[in-house]
Amino acid sequence: MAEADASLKRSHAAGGWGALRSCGKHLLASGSALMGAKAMLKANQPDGFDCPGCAWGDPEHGSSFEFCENGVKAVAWESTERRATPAFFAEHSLSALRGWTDYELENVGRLTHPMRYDAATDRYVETTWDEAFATIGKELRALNSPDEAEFYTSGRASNEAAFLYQLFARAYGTNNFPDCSNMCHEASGVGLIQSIGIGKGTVLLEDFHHADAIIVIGQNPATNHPRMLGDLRKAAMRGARVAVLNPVRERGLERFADPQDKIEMIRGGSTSIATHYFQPKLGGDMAAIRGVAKIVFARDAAETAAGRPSILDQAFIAEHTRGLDAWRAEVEATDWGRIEDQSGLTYDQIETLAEVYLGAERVIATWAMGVTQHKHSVATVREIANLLFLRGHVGREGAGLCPVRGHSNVQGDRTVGINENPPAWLLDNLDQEFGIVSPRRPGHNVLHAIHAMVEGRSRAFIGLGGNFARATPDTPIVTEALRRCRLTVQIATKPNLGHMAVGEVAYLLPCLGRTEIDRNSRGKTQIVTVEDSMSMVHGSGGINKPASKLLKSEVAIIAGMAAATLGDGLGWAAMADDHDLIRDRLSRVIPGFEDFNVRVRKPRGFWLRNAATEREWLTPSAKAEFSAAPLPIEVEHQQARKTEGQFVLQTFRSHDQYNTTVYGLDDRYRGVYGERRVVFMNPDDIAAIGAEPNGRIDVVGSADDGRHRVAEDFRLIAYDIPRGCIAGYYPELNVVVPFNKAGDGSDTPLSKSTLVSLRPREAA
Ligand SMILES: Nc1nc2c(c(=O)[nH]1)N[C@H]1C(S)=C(S)[C@@H](COP(=O)(O)OP(=O)(O)OC[C@H]3O[C@@H](n4cnc5c(=O)[nH]c(N)nc54)[C@H](O)[C@@H]3O)O[C@H]1N2
Ligand SMILES: Nc1nc2c(c(=O)[nH]1)N[C@H]1C(S)=C(S)[C@@H](COP(=O)(O)OP(=O)(O)OC[C@H]3O[C@@H](n4cnc5c(=O)[nH]c(N)nc54)[C@H](O)[C@@H]3O)O[C@H]1N2
Ligand SMILES: [Mo]
Repeated sequence: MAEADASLKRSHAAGGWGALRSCGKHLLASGSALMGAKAMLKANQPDGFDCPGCAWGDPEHGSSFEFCENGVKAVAWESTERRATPAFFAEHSLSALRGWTDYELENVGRLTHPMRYDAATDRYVETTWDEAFATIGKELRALNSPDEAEFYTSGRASNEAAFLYQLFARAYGTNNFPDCSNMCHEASGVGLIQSIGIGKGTVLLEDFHHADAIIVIGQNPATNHPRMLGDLRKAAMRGARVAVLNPVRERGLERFADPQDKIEMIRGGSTSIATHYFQPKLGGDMAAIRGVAKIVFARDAAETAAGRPSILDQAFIAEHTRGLDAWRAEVEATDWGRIEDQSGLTYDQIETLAEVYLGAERVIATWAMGVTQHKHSVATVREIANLLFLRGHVGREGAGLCPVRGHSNVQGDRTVGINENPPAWLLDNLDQEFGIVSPRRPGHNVLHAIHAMVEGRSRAFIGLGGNFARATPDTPIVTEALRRCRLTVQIATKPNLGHMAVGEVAYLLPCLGRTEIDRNSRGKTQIVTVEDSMSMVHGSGGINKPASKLLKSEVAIIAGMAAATLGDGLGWAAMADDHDLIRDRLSRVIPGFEDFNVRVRKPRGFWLRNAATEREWLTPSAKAEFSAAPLPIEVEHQQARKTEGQFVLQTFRSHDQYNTTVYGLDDRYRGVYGERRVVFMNPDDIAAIGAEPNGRIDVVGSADDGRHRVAEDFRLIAYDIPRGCIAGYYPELNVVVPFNKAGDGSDTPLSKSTLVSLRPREAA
């Protein structure tokens, strides 16, 4: 590509042999090379399980084994031979285990028995499922109000489990559904509903084969969505432009050797992915997109003034949208000084991005956490949608909006009713199907739940997977809030630090993982379903022998708790024993799931109709809505500049982690080995604070609410990242992310724009 940035050619490729070597290492380290390798062959296959890694779509011809290094890690992690048995818990008190790291705790292995907390010995002790369910039911019934209970969901839960879970909570009487997606793509959901009438993306995997330009914003697919990289690589190879916006120079976005491409592997070649790489400052994307729009409007004005046709898709705008004039006025009123300062990009760079946009017939915009974990994320998502509307890039082949989801079923969980603010139709349908009266009061999201627990308004916490204490901000505050609860219940596959923050009455309940065979009382294997980022719903059935005979499926655990709390009037036991019954009922409650049991058994499942992809807009006006938000007056890097020594910190993932699960201590693509307590910083900033590269510092968070926030002893790494912006890993740095600041309209913690200062540590 002639205009490709020459500096992209320097570095070594991502993927390739390094990825293969790393897979072998992780399969061996998991203590289950064989089971893991056998299982990998069934990942994302029609007759196998859905990969518990990410939510990227599966190819049409699912027969070719889709290789993904981080999928291997996720599978190996689950199919380990190590076990966290009652004997292990007898040996270690919870106080002692609280001193372990996430990495050490998960390495103990798979949970094997239902465990109850015994305060006298400060230990988890073995119990029976019947005892656990009976006590949980009794405790839930004893609360003053159902709204004192929090029902947390992590996005690995299947559609069937999530549907039963929301039914349980609503039949019990609350809409308190804090959900990992509140910390993740909430802003995408909120923004897209306002813009296009549905909180999901509009592209299918096939669209990536037709796009001429793909704009990748705030995302690190080499680590977090490796299979997406394969699709980007193919696009780049056929000449599509791939423009990246990312403050950090991410190696995996520059060059990639596809481990599935034998010739590339043998020749040691690689394909460049990004044809253009822009490094905005943290939180600068809205300004950058606005700059692009400003150039597009200016070009259009020049064209039409010269009597030539408009470069906008006037037919699409007239027929399908509302509000262009207000946005155009807002864009024209935003001056270049502000755009350049806030975005951290120059006019020339933004003009180059505008050329990419204008040079393409079909444009896809993808994004993830670099867009959604800021204060003005909803406005940024809507600005991206605005830009695509201008030339009609939504609802046609090869073009569209693509928020790339995180957890493998986080999108499906929302589809089937995990929503603290449920639409009326959902509750009406549930009430009709099950003869219950669902509560109409909105419930708690993650931040509301934390505040309610801190203030003692919520007294029970149930966690369907995940690691609430570690994934949320202000770790010590949330840990303490969990410990103040009367009841905590954690449903999990492996122990983690969050499980050591227990209420007065506490259970740790072991469940089957997605790779394991789930047989019902008649020996019939059960499947579950998930929905990927492209709204494809497909089946998933495990193939491995369960880690312990005592494990129950998530579905069975939810049904057990529900029956013990509410009695079996809704048929919990029958639904737990036969997932087809759940799907039948779900198909009558959630639109788009008609004939669910038939369609889910087709090889690639089925596509959940998404009206926006067909240019039907489920907004109140029945049009796609341009937003006209002003740019924020100041984003965090602009604020930080006013106080000497202040920086804006983003907390992201290393290559060897899955959220709070740490598989290993390397971050190969960023050149970090054997450690996680590091801060990436511009060399000039390192000098400016009087430190040296590799020097050690403490990260000090904001104390404007009187709280002391500090993450101690990190190593500074000189890195290609804009001045004023720094980066480090979550969950270690969550201690400096404040729980009382959040995105406007999304309530998402500001995990990518936390104000901090750095305190050099005295040399020992
Ligand atoms: N292997 C693996 N796979 C995963 C996960 C995992 O932890 N490990 N997590 C899963 C989950 S739940 C999710 S949500 C996704 C997360 O997928 P990502 O969003 O890719 O995750 P992060 O590591 O948070 O990376 C954010 C990226 O955005 C950039 N960024 C940060 N701030 C900004 C900004 O202001 N502007 C721009 N333009 N860029 C910015 C960062 O430099 C980084 O490259 O991945 C999913 N898949
Ligand atoms: N600072 C900062 N904080 C963040 C983020 C960030 O970028 N920066 N990202 C946010 C995002 S995007 C997300 S999605 C959240 C993630 O928040 P969560 O979803 O709560 O966290 P995970 O680390 O994915 O959960 C890991 C645990 O899930 C359990 N588990 C694994 N598989 C299964 C299973 O099949 N069933 C059950 N029941 N349990 C299972 C294991 O016990 C494991 O310890 O974190 C958020 N927090
Ligand atoms: Mo996520």
